[in-house]
Amino acid sequence: MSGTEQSGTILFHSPGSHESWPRELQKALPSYNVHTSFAEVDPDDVVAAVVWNPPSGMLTSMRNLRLIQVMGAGVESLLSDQLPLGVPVARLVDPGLTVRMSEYVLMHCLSLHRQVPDLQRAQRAHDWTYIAPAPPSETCVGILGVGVLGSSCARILSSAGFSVVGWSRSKKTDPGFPCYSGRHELEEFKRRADIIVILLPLTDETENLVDDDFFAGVKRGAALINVGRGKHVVEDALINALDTGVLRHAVLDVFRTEPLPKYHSFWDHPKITVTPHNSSATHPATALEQVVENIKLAAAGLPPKNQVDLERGY
Ligand code: NDP
Ligand code: OXD
Repeated sequence: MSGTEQSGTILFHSPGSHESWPRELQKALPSYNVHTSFAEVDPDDVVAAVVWNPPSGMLTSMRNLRLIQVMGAGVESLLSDQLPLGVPVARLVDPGLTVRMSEYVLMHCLSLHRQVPDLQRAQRAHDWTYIAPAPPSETCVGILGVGVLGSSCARILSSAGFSVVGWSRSKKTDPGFPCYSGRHELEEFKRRADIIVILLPLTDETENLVDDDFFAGVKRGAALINVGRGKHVVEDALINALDTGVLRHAVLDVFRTEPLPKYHSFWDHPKITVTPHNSSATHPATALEQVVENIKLAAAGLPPKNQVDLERGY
């Protein structure tokens, strides 16, 4: 198979989601054959795998693979499997997903800032509890992870009047808000944040980051929004923080096990809001173009856009 051939098989594997994608991909790339069933393709014909949670070992059997395109922003489940050596992995950076995520974070920050969970509790008790409205500038939103999604959230929160701080792995030059980096600056970040938003990738360094030690340095009465991954948070530590008043409320969109099991204690906890990993989603209208472009780049032997750094893990 030559390096610039715009043909071959594209395997699209994302069971139960992204239903319209194979059709859209086929329309955009008519010289390729888009397949959705691994069982029906010759692995040696597959030049691009467009995947979300592929079965273990599937990708290593494809000897002519030039691109692994993940159908999402987070790639941890792919990286936990064995991958074919030298094949670039790209993740999605979808402007539509970014906007939806920013809306979700803004909506819950406003709700927490205006103490909507307390007002709802008061209503259920028929209590006329007056909570004075305060300006958003009095609430500091701390964003763990100021990459594509975190920095978009920072912008929209700042325009809504919130004060914002961030935390990242590398030092940011001039992000437009105070931004801390590295473990040594995490304590200062926690001292400032009234609402903590998790928008980190899941890596060895970030798994279980939010544990008892983390909560020990959090402002008393802070709130948490987790839109990163469930494994960022140690569940017992979260429940303890809520039950002892360290946290006043948690909004959780992601969980260690998804769907969240029917009898999980999070469902009925009075200080937890559960959403079904629907804070945002990828859509062909805003994400197809970069997948098509990446397949063309791969055929030309060029690196894809939004390539994942396999060493770093995101
Ligand atoms: P990016 O890669 O653009 O940003 C990741 C950010 O996390 C960067 O600022 C990075 O720092 C920071 N980071 C990574 N490791 C560390 C660390 N060890 N210590 C401190 N900071 C760290 O990712 P996105 O913004 O696109 O996405 C973030 C995550 O959001 C995804 O990985 C996914 O898990 C989750 N997600 C959830 C969705 C949902 O529906 N709930 C939808 C989409 C994504 P630096 O800037 O220095 O590299
Ligand atoms: C994710 C996504 O990474 O939906 O959760 O993109």
